[in-house]
Amino acid sequence: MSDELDRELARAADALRSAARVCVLTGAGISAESGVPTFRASDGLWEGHRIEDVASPFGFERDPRLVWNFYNARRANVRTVQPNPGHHALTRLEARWDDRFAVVTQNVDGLHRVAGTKNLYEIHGSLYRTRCTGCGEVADRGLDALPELPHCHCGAMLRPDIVWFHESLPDDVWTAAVTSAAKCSVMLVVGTSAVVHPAASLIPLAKRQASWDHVRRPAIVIEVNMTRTEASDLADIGLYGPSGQILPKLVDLLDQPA
Ligand code: BV8
Ligand code: ZN
Repeated sequence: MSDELDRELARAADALRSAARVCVLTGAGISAESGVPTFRASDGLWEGHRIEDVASPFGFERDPRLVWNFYNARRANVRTVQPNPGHHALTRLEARWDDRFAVVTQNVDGLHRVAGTKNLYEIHGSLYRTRCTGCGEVADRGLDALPELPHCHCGAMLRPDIVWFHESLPDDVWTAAVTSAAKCSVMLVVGTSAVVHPAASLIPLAKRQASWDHVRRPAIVIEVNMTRTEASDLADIGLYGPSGQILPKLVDLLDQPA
């Protein structure tokens, strides 16, 4: 790795060594090395679709078959992938802080859960789950292929249990994510373009309002990404390169004596 990156990695390890609580915000980039396509790599189109058509309640109302085609294809993709060293590095980090550590993910691929992360908030839902448009029942269906237009035992159509654009995030999960961001002393921001809200608002929240040991002290923000993003100006430390290589290196540094 470059000297500059090595220097920044040493600074990041120092910041983590003295961290009382750690919050990690992840986006599609942490799953890229597992083979899960990111959102904005495809110039605003998502697997050839307009986001409005496949990830909004209006799109689902207009053409549920198209939306289920899209989600069944993503479920089939995720069925073939595994967590990468970046996901596993976060479980090693969690072991150091235990319940003073949380991962807030925008991803719906479930890879943090498969990697073993315990304190996990999936703020945009999960590809594994469906929700009934009639009785509201939420069910974990694994990643097995679902029918083109799956229906509930009550007769109503199922939808993915995923937060689409124009939809609000689940209260309980979002409240837990906000609490984690507001209390952390270090926030790792990994693999997100920091464009989607309210997820991206967790970064300024950690930066400005974090309270630690009852002293209101801003969190140290460490960005891990391939490029600078909308959040880079808020980052105290920038680690630019593949998260699957950077995160394990960071954890190895923590394991070495300071
Ligand atoms: C809400 C589920 C209101 C779907 C997702 C105008 C009209 C309507 C709404 C809005 C509007 N303007 C703003 C909004 C709000 C809107 C929004 O933020 N829009 C954006 C686009 C401007 N937000 C919403 O609609 C939210 N709801 O506001 O509700 C409301 C309020 C009250 C009451 C009722 C309603 C809901 C947002 C949730 C949308 N659902 N996902 C699905 O996944 O199937 S968001 C979707 O984008 C994914 O979850 C994804 O995670 C997320 C963010 O994208 P990223 O994860 O950042 O991925 P991206 O590709 O962008 O970036 C990848 C990054 O990784 C890059 O930086 C890249 O450099 C980096 N990278 C790549 N490889 C690597 C890497 N880094 C490291 N290593 C690598 N190897
Ligand atoms: Zn039902």
